[in-house]
Amino acid sequence: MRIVSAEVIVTSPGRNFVTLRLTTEDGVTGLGDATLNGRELAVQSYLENHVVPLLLGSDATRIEDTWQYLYRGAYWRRGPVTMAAVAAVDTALWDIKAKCAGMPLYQLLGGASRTGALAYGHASGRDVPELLDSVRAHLEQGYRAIRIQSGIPGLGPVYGVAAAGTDGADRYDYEPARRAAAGGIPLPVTETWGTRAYLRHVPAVFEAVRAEFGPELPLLHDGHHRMTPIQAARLGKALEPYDLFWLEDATPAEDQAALRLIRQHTTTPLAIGEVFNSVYDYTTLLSERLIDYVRSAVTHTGGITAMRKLLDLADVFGIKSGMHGPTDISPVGMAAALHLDLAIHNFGIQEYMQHSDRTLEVFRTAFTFKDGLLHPSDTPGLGVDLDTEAAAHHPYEPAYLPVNRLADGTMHDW
Ligand code: KDG
Ligand code: MG
Repeated sequence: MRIVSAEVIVTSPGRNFVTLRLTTEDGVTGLGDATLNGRELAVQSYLENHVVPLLLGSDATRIEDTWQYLYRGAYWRRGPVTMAAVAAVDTALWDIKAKCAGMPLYQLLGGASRTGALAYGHASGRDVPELLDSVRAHLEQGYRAIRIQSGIPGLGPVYGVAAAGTDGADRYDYEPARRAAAGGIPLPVTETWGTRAYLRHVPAVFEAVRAEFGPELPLLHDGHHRMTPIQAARLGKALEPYDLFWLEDATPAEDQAALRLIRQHTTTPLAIGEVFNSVYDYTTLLSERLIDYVRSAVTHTGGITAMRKLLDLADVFGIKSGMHGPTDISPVGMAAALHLDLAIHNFGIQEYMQHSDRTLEVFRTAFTFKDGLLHPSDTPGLGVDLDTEAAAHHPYEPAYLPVNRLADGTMHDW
């Protein structure tokens, strides 16, 4: 079954998405997500110029071999652009294989290990009362696990906190990444960051949320890679009374050894890896059991083939999945995650921010969210269709996440 066409579709229904669509000689199509926020056109170019020519005429049934060909066959391995491109090819091939089998993809991955995947949503508030309202709204939407982020006294707007409410047109005002004003130069917005103010405030936020909602509700928090190891150790320790599900991305992610220091000081569970793109980013973290959850996404870590191997390795060390699921992972990437979530044994939790209605008019999804659980549906393949006519109405618009500087102007970490 030869691949006869490979199209890269860039569309921006609310935010930018890069999708690969493969078609076989029998007319079966498969979709793969290659979205890399703020660097979308780099992946488009990598696919169009360096991957598509290698795929045309090749056998769509040879998923493992195609993965190895694109990974081992390239002199330059790994990196987010390469691995997002490889992921898109791999996901599209799995979509095709499952469609040909007439089965939802999770059946090819071993079948369901659970009835649905526990999802967590993003509650946030500029202050604590607004955050409590947002947690309440998420509970009403059916979430059974919630990430909490709050504004910090003394600082301006901070990343992860919605500007107004939780249910705007795109649901989260800090997502999508901010676009340039009409005709303006698309530069990232600069926010001011202060870690000491943050460290003082976060325990009080958890105190207030636990006082209002009790001890049962799984609560998560994202540090967005902004602490030093000793600061993260201190925060983990301070949050122990509030029994977090996890503390995420405490320190800059390229330094695996930093997690050793945090681990020595706290029993707060740790999650990291949303910006990783290969199993090699995890070798110390897994073998020394320095984390509890793997945050990688199918979209950014080489696809279903690579994620399955990574999660199987994590399972050997008792470490679970907690796949990245923001709105800049397209519905195609989200569906791929859900099939894995359902099939693997060591599932932990799935992030689910919910795409905007505009996004869902372009990507028609079959997956469901009910009583806090996601299910990929029993539609053959991934269960996502791309409406290319609708996609064409939303051309690419440059957009970036904000950057951080300290009060004295020093650049700070993402
Ligand atoms: O577009 C940015 C998102 O990918 C970012 O908010 C991710 O930290 C993130 C999360 O936990 O989803
Ligand atoms: Mg995060």
